[in-house]
Amino acid sequence: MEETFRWYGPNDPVPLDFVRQTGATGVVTSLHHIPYGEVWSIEEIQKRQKMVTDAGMVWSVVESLPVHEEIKTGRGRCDEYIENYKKSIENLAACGIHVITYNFMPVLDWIRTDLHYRLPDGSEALYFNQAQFAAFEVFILQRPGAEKDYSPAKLAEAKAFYDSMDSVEIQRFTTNLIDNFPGFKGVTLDDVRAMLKKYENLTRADLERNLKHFLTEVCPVAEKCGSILVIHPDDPPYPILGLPRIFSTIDDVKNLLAMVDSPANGVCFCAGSFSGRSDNDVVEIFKACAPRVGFVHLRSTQHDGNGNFFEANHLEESVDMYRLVKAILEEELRRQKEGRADWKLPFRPDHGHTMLDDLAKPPCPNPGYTAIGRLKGLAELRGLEFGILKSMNLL
Ligand code: DNO
Repeated sequence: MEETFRWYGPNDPVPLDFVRQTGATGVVTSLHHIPYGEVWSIEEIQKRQKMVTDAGMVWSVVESLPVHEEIKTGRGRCDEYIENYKKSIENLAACGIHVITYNFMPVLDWIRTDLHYRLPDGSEALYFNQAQFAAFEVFILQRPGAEKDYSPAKLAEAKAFYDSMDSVEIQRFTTNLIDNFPGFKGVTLDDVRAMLKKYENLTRADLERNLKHFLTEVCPVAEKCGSILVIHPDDPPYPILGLPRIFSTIDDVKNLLAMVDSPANGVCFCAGSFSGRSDNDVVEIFKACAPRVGFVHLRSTQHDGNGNFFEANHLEESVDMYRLVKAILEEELRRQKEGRADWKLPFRPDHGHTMLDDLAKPPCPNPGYTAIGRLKGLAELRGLEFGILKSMNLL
């Protein structure tokens, strides 16, 4: 596997020189300063690429080339944005960058209700609590009909949580929930309401049709460029905010692969996101799409049996990391036998706990992406990979 580390660009508090010390050889980054929907020019791509190569690494994966909301809704300037997307794929390929991550989650990308969930050892994890999320959408966002999505017991829990906060805490809670997305900063409640409005009456079948239209258009371009587009799973992996989500389960994975039969129609296998549902067997899902996986995020979650979860240590809890890494290495071997002998699948440690010296720093603007927790995750994952390769007589 190729070790990579996510870097948010020149404003990332973790500098590239530190990224290099983690042992990563590849960098995963994005041009967050370019508004969603616009073309990434060769010049802008090369500027970023030079920063990475000057630091002794390569820009291996784009995460993400954002899909404009109007492509997801199939409304407004959808076709224009798709044309721009094609151009960006070509420009990236001209610079030698061929793995492009995207997601098709309506309105909000990943969601957590607490970015500083304290673990018994004093470190902090990202946490999703259903009652807290209900408090957000029922009492703060006041989404019409939101209360119908919850049981009376959950609503009572949500109300108690809401009542326990003063106005400053409500503000902090809300910002942490909706304003976390690089390239899309300063999101307010009214922005979320306006975005939700754009999805009014959009069904699961509509969203699927829009994804199919997008892929039908862009995959041939990516294929010609020798590139792969990899879709990130929904996080958490079920419908939220009264909106459909279509990449959460093994059936969704099979559905995606059947939608457009192209080697460019790929998957960003985010183990942690899939593990957000207790009925998902993460290793089985990997096996269902292995030949089309172009990028891997390794992470795990710990559930409490009530629909709530926090992000666990990388090798523990819901994801059987040993079986998963073994399956990834077997897939890599299969591909090496078919083609280039040195072919490697890029992976990165996904998120990490805020721990040690990072606890004393100002909160990381990119939740989950402090240096030390991810370094710990990467070190553990590399150790696991090393052990498996040795046991397979491959080292
Ligand atoms: C969060 C990430 C996601 C991911 C996008 C890909 O930490 O996994 O924000 O980058 O969904 O488009």
